[in-house]
Amino acid sequence: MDSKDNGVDNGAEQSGRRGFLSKSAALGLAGVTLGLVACKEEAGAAKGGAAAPQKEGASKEIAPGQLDEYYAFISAGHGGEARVLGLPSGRTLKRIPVFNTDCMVGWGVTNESKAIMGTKADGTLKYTTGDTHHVHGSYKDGTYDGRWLFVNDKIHSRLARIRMDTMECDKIVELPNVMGFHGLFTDKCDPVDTKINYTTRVFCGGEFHIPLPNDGRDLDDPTKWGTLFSCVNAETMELKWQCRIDGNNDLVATSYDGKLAASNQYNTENAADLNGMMAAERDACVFFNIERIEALVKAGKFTTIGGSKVPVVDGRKAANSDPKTSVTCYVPVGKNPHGVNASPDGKYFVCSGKLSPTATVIELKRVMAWFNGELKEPRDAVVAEPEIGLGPLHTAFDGKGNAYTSLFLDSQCVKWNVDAAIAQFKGDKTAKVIIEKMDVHYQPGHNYSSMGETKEADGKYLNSGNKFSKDRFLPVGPLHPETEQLIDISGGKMHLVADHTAYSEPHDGIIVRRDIVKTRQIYNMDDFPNAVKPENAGIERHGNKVHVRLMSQAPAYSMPIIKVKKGDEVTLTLTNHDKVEDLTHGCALPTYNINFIVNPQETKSVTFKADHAGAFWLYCTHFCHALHLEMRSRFLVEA
Ligand SMILES: [Cu+2]
Repeated sequence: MDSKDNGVDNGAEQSGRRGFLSKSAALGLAGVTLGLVACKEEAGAAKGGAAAPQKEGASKEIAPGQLDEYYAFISAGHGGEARVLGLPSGRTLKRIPVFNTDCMVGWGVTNESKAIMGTKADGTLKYTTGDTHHVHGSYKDGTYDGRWLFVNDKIHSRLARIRMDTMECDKIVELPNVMGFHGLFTDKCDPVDTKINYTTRVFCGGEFHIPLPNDGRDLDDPTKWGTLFSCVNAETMELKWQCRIDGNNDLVATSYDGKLAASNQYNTENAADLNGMMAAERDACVFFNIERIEALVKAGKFTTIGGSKVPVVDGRKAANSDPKTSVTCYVPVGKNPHGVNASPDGKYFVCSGKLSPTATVIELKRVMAWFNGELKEPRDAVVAEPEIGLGPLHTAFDGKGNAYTSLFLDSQCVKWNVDAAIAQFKGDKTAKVIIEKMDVHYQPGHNYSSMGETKEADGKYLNSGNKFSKDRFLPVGPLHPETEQLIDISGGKMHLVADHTAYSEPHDGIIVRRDIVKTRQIYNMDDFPNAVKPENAGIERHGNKVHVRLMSQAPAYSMPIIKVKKGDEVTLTLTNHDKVEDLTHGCALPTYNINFIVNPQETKSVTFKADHAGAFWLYCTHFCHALHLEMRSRFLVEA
């Protein structure tokens, strides 16, 4: 475990105490971090020119008109959306509104999007903010099947599903009795029925502990608060079960055989303040035995919390002392870990220390052995713990046995070999664990590699999501863009392909081979039960409820004049009858706050009160035709 054995001359690494940062060093970390940011800024100014993209290497530039090799699906942080990029170009292909409102497509404006987002009794949106961190795809046979993406909302503890054929959100569910839903991961197989070798569950980690139920009780005693790990049915998007644990859930990973899910824990102390959360020298990665949890649920051995009907199984240590019946296994890992990632060979999970300069490699076979009573202690499931650098966070894989971990404090990406780390842990002093360290700009958070979270990890590209860009781009005021750095990992040495800007603030993402993604360009009109067709188009009135059924076909709407009365409740349904690819129309109604688009053969609707009289031009917002500007109808509200 001597860092000199790594064959890397890294002063910062060797200055740390062997194993873990001392408590006093850890307590001062906030200051240390800020200090490093400041001093890296100076170093970065000098490096800025030197670190220009290199010409050698296997990566190809994407010329105008050429298509990218990969899609990247990334989160947007507190922007609340998901984004689609092409890689290696880094071109933004789409922004998918999820928990945010978006007036380009009318997300949060149309009745259909509001029904997905959730409304209050008065019809207004329940939430208009979101905080997306993780995007993960659905699997079949250990790789992406191109069906769904799932994304979390940390603020309001919601899980959203995005259809990959249309790249639009189709379902959102709020997790009961959870606050700070952070990590998520899809399962890859059923734990019992191996014929179900595709995603049917999504696991969601609850980060913040809260009173259970959170209804005003125990406000002054956080020791009574708890955290839940949730399982959602991927098809119906309904909660299947929850598991109460000690400590918190940070990020989530799943095994390829469907038997295990795990979450790293930076607060095993169950503390409610910063010092308390950093008190223990070791924290944990908590493993969930999915088959056992679901057997307990089936047998009725669960409780419920407050008004929620979701079965809650007890995964706390006190209730799980016998490995042979336990539903959880708490494996000790480096201090205040962030990140748990599954190796593409299906053998290991890696947790990084954050306050420890180490990565902990846990062998899944040994975790199962503990559950079967064949391994003495959960800590015996740890098969390696190499020192890799300061502030290790997330680990990506190349499918060739190498791991790439982001080092937040060192502003580096470290490439290390998993087998060598295991050999070193067993006592092999000649094992060369660290292969290369590369500066990234600056302070990396998540990294992710091409197909790296599948059995088809291809070792071509690594994206380093850097939290600070500083001098890398033209300044745009106080808030800088983030830097997403694309690194070619296909050769022996890593090399920087490009700096891509990112509007604040992406976290995690996945890189998916383009042949996996099959999108549709034109909707089927019959998929929309409220589609407007010539036979039902026009105005229908019931008392003061008016339904305006409108069609669009470039360059006109089906009605040149739409007349309603002040005080009417108007529902406007619009179907786009154009069948030409990419021939989208918009629908904007001035002073009524209506703005949305309809794609070819799509139907959307809005409902609003016509509360002020006058003449309003309902016009097309989305360029559609040489006579696009002429595409407008008179919306008349009689006094
Ligand atoms: Cu138009």
